[in-house]
Amino acid sequence: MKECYLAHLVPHPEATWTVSPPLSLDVITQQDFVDLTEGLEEEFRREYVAQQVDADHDRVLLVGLMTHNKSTQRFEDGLAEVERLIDTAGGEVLQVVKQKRSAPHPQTVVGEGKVQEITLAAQTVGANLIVFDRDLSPAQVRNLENQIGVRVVDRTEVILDIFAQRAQSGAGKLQVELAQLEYMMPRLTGRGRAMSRLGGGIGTRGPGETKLETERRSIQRRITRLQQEVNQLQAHRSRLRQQRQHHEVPSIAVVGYTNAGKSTLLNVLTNSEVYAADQLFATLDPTTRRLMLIDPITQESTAIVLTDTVGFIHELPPSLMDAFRATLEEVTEADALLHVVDLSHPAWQSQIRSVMSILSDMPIALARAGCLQQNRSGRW
Ligand SMILES: Nc1nc2c(ncn2[C@@H]2O[C@H](COP(=O)(O)OP(=O)(O)OP(=O)(O)O)[C@@H](O)[C@H]2O)c(=O)[nH]1
Ligand SMILES: [Mg+2]
Repeated sequence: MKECYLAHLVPHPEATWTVSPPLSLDVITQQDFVDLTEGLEEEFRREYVAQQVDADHDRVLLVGLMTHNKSTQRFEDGLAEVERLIDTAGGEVLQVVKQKRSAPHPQTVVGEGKVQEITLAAQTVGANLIVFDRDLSPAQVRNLENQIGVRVVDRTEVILDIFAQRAQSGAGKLQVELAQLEYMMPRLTGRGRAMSRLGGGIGTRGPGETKLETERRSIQRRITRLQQEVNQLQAHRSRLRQQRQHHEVPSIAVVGYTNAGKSTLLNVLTNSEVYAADQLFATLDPTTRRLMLIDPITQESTAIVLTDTVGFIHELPPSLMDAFRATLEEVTEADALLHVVDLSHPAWQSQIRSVMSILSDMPIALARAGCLQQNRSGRW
């Protein structure tokens, strides 16, 4: 052997590792490796702490898994959407790691070599959070966290985090807390320590970590209480709707993918100032506004009410669907639905499919969706 090379990771985002110039065996044998390793580890630690101090946002490594049943386009669109979700939640995606597999690995989602690659990449870029572009089982999260040493969250957790940040009204907060607790309940074991160790950030806002560490049973009691409160909310909204029906005012619910332009449309039509912004899930609470329609021929005016509500997303997390049932009932109970589509979005067709699929999961909505088409060809 004539020459050797010394290679190691470096704690700088610009370069991942360095490889030394060719060294002779003599030089290599004189190298104090313990000293070198300790020096590097110290540097990594310093860099990591510095990043933690100046960053009030999560430094995210995003992992995308492309399986057989997904086209490249669907996969890339989905990944771009998760990136947007992370951004909305206040995180910064530093690097994206992708893998193609026929099916997710049962224990770790991605293969063994990929887990190592993720671990290395996370250390190199100083990521404090790994986000997967899909949902993970509690065991998968545990295995991945143990192997990578960094907190791991799935897509649902990012969405729940956005909801937690957006919730303004009492009803919104109530429903978000219920969704979060229902999601976290099966994930409580073994997760509490990782949570308290790593502090705030995506997936930890909302009910708060002390609550997460309390006994399962007390959380179950809280879930039961919240369920009752959501039931009351549902009953309250139902009474309001009945009053409207009593006055025979037809209601139209504005539905569509998140960020499609629902609130903007409501604002324009009814001259209102509902919060509308280029953000995912800008609207959580339903808003109802009256609209007067004038028949162009007879000049007769008809009053209707338009309801703007929470937007949909591909694979809307089931815990959110359940917790937001009082809100979503505004949709299922409306006389007609107005589906807003953002045609400028590259994935608008799949967004339509996602919305229709969510609507078809809502018991009464299927009949109403038919109603929409009727209305399109009719006067509306
Ligand atoms: N160019 C253009 N932008 C629009 C139009 N309608 C809405 N927008 C913009 O699209 C963004 C999203 O609009 P919102 O009305 O908040 O969308 P939303 O469907 O209520 O979204 P969420 O409540 O977040 O689910 C905003 O920045 C709007 O200004 C439109 O017709 N043309
Ligand atoms: Mg809106």
